[in-house]
Amino acid sequence: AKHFKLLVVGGGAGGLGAASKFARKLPRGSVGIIEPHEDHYYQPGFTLVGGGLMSLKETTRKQEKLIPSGAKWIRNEVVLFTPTQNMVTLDGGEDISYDYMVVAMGAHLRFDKIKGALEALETPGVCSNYSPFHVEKHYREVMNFQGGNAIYTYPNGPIKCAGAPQKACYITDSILRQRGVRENAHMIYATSLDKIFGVENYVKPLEKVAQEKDIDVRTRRNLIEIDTSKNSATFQLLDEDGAATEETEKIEYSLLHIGPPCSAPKALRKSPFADKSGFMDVDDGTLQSNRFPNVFGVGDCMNTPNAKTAASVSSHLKTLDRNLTLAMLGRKPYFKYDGYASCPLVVSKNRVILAEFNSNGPLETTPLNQKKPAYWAFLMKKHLMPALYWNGLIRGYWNGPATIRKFSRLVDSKNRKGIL
Ligand code: FAD
Ligand code: UQ1
Repeated sequence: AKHFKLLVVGGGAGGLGAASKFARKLPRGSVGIIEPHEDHYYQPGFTLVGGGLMSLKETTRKQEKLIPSGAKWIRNEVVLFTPTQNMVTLDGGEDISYDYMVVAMGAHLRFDKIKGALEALETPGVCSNYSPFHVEKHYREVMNFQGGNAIYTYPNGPIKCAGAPQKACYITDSILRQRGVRENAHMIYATSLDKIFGVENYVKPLEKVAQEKDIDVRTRRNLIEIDTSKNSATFQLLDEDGAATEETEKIEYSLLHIGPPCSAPKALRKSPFADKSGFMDVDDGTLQSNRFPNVFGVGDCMNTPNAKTAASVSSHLKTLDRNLTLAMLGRKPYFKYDGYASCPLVVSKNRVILAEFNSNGPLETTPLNQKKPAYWAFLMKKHLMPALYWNGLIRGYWNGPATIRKFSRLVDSKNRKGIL
């Protein structure tokens, strides 16, 4: 059987970043990276693709070109984890063993959890920026939209980039206004949450955006079924604690954008690494597996309380770099992830609210007013972030904005009122 000093599972944002860092530190051939797909996507670009502001091609690169030199790409998927033997099994039956492992399998889109959704995605009007196969369709639908209900949904449970469904909704509003058909549209943002966004600091600014755009925000609604024969979307109403009730609401759609529920990938869900939710059980500071100390997690597949974003991955990688190195030296990992996550909320074709936060509240990088929709933040989203991702994050050079944040605090250290 093949053996690697470090085995990385997943070649997405986190897996490539981790493999890049350690391929530079360890002798050639020490790092193996398991990833089944030939194409790698810059997923944070998908909201722009769905709004006609970026091409799908710009968000897609061949995995082959991204695997760091010195690391070995195993083009397959893990179907079974056997951590008691430091081993994984690939589809087809091959076993691979390791001294250390980084699990970076991301979160899986679960359109299958909404009755009829998979079929509906192949019919007119139904689309999702979350999937590379249906993101261009969203833009086409918006460009052909003539009138009726345009519904944007947010699931009951974990989702990567929790702001993406409302970004899609806001960009669509801008396009429909530009096309002169906005008055024929009734735009609905239907969310399972009890408010527009999970981080209190940005709730008021986003409510204002939705109100100015005349978007009908309906809370505690969970999309459970799509009937394409009637163009009908069924929502389960949730009670104030978020629990399901018997009541449902049916809404007819002309356009339906699905924010899919997300879960841990199957092999992880049924592994000894998973907690009850199916996500990887790690120490939310050190990112070390709570059960197998030679295994660490990175990115969306973990059960850490941070929002699932590429921005979080940058900070995970900083922690991993130090802690996995300590573990390899036989020492106890002590460096702690700060919980950082960010969600650049695109509110129109040229404005962004740059939300940055952890579970305690805002954790912003700049001394500017990030609650206010801004053009500078849009430029960062469109131009800086992709460059930072391709040249920094996945190559293991971008460790997140914590250092920049410290310098910003020198500018306005006390009240951080913002100067713009
Ligand atoms: P991924 O990058 O998804 O990679 C996981 C990899 O694991 C995949 O390549 C997959 O093929 C592989 N894998 C899965 N199962 C197996 C297996 N069994 N064996 C081997 N490999 C496996 N983040 C931001 O910071 N800002 C944004 O504006 C933003 N917008 C977003 C908009 C959308 C529409 C979406 C979908 C995401 C957005 N994100 C954003 C989130 C960001 O893309 C993810 O948080 C980030 O990609 C997570 O990295 P990851 O490595 O954990 O997972
Ligand atoms: C970030 O680091 C990142 O990954 C490269 C993103 O995903 C594309 C982001 O959206 C954001 C906001 C960050 C954070 C970086 C800065 C400079 C605020």
